[in-house]
Amino acid sequence: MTASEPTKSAVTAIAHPNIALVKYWGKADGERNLPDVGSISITLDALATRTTVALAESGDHFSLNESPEPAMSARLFGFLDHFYGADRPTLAVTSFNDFPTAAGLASSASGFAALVVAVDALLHGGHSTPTLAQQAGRGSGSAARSLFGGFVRLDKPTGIDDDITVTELCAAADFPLEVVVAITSEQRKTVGSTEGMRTSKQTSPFYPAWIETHEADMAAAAGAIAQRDFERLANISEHSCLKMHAVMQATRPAMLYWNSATVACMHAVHALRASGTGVFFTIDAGPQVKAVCLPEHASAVADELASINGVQRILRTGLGKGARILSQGPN
Ligand code: 2P0
Repeated sequence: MTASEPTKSAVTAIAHPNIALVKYWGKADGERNLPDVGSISITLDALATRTTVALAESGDHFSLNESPEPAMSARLFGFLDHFYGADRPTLAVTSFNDFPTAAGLASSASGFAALVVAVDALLHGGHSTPTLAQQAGRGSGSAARSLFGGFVRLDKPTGIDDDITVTELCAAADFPLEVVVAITSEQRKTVGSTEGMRTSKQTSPFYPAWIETHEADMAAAAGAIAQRDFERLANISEHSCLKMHAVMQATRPAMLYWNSATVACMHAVHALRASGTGVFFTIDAGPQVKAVCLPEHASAVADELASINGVQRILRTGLGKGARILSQGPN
């Protein structure tokens, strides 16, 4: 079937953001959006993007949370032109995020993951999940990981003509964890990841060390997950996070995503761990702190982080499933 022979007139898909434990920062190929490093993530279940794609008669249209978002619209339809050709049917894409957009909560990951699943079902159907993950990765590197649930490994391309490989390491139920997200700012970030990765590669003196040491971090984290070893996973995840932020902070111009509440949360997590609580932190390109916890300790962690000055609210989530169809049929 070709893009001009759609099978359904509307499809709704859901995808969840993911957070990386071994971080992705840096591109080998900006044009194809291929990463310089692999990554290992967990998919969350309580936060979601829900996207409906419908055939449209009056040109392409995109809205996010009922607002038009022209910059995102151009990126999204350019992405669809690349995969389906400029002669694809015109589409109405209606997306809702139930969490803050572009604030270090991986909204582009769940956004592109939901989009590829919905559009694939509407226009073609039948691509495998690993193939849809590669497709989503062209839209946003981290989106490739949201096609799968639980613990997800993304390997960088091995050869010049190769693509990423994305696999599920372990289902959510096989190593249950909870994540407490401390929201310290609801504002959109000032430097986007794509631009930040480009300048880090060009100017950060730590970038070569980041690349050199990354495979060892991947292996250590994969080993910890295979053995369900929370303590080892805590140590390697915080190491990868802090190393990435060191690369960012040594970039010119510097990227300092943390605010004072971010730093206070990091210290609180360390104090909790020192007193025997199963928790570690990770932080992405934004000021939110994600505290990854053993489920039995999540309530204590949430209470502690909620009490910190500057923490505006707390989100709690378990680990969830990969992107999937919610409904399909005539409009
Ligand atoms: C990650 N981040 O591994 C890292 C950690 C942010 C910090 O993947 O340029 O929005 O669209 O491929 O996927 C965010 O980067 O970047 C990201 P692009 P993306 O989760």
